[in-house]
Amino acid sequence: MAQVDNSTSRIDDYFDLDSQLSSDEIQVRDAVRKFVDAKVRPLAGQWWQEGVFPTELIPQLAELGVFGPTLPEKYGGAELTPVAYGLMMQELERGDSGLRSFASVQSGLAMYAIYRYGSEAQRLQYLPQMAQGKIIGCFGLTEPDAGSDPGSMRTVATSVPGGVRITGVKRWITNGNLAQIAIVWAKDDQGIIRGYIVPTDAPGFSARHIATKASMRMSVTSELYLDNVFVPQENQLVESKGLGSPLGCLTQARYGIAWGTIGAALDCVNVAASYAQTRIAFGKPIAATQLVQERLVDMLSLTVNMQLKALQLGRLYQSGGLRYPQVSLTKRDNARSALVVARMAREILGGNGISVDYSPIRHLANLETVDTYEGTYEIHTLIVGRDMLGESAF
Ligand code: TGC
Ligand code: FAD
Repeated sequence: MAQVDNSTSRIDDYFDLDSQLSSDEIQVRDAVRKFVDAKVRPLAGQWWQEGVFPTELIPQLAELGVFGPTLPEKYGGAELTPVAYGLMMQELERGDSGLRSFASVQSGLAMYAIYRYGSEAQRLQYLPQMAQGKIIGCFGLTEPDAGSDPGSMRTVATSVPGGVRITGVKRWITNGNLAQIAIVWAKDDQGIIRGYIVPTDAPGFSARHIATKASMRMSVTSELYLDNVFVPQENQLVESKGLGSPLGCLTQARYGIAWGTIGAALDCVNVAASYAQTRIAFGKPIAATQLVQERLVDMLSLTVNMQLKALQLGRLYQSGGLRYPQVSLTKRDNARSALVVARMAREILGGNGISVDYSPIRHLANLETVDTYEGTYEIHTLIVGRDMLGESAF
């Protein structure tokens, strides 16, 4: 019988899932973890409080290969497995959900949109530079009056000689004020949703930073205004047609969230466990009380469930057998479980739990966004319900 081991690694891998990973997957995970430990964790609370994204990290993130790592090498990728990509997202979110969001949008939404729905010329023009972090992208689907139901969007792309003119407003757009290009989804003359690569310095395009967030404060979130913006024909994503195209991109980003949330949960369990082992109340560590142990074991159990589901999701993805409702179920459950874990961690820290000197309150506030964006808990419930029962209840 092995000895009881309460070290960080025991918490991180309670079910020995490392035995299911390849050495390459472990290597990329550990490289990102080392970077986040050294460069992000010490300053994350400060950046969050100040509401700034550390743009100086972008070249280092590119060097680590977190932008488009699963793409073919000719587009700047490393042809990593979906599980390796997921582990990268996990480690970024261990630092802060805003950091993972930055990478998710760049890879899963902006780069994937060009990779999947763009022409070969567009792929070669944009993807290698995006992998190097030299071009940052954002993804404009949501509008002030169309979030859960993006099919009701009002943004239009009207045909003109040589291209289209786009008019509309996109809201809650991650990286909006950082991006050089925006992937904008708009309805064409026939009312069909199509994607366009819009340079953010195009005349008529402007972005306004949303500064009132009490969540995701380390992430840049913007409102985009498009006032009759001319977009040439060569910037249309030629393979995009209908709502299924942006939704196909969302599947990629939701997959990353399913993994990223594990990082936030692991950080919370580790911080709460070590706090409980050193915080003395009634003459003994609070970790020696039954109620605190129960809470910590509940947190560990939820986290292990998240890990098991994400790993199987990754293997399904790799085998080509992944269906998008499976991604919905995992995004839904992992985001909600991470929220529960963060809340319990914050409670175990008592008064210190409400200070950003400790990470749980920051994760808790961030996870309120993670639970909402990329499809709310309710929307994913209805996606899975429809898949399970064959009845649409939207
Ligand atoms: P519906 O009939 O369901 O779908 C239309 C067509 O799309 C196909 N489809 C999908 N394809 C791939 N992946 C998916 N996840 C897909 N979901 C649907 C579907 O098969 C159909 O194809 P076809 O060929 O039959 O036409 O359309 P609906 O209008 O009923 O959709 C409803 C619903 C709820 C599924 C959808 O609109 C939805 O997912 N709503 C949530 C919106 C959302 O998640 N927005 C996210 C915006 S981006 C964001 O939040 C970025 S945060 C980034 C960060 O910082 O990390
Ligand atoms: P609504 O659609 O108005 O929903 C409000 C409530 O009603 C929710 O609880 C919802 O679950 C519920 N509801 C709606 N319909 C139903 C139904 N049929 N049955 C039951 N309940 C229902 N979008 C982008 O395009 N790009 C981005 O980069 C991006 N980044 C984001 C970053 C942040 C920080 C945030 C907060 C959001 C971001 N979003 C982005 C937008 C995000 O995807 C939307 O906020 C989300 O999809 C929900 O849309 P909504 O806010 O309009 O809520």
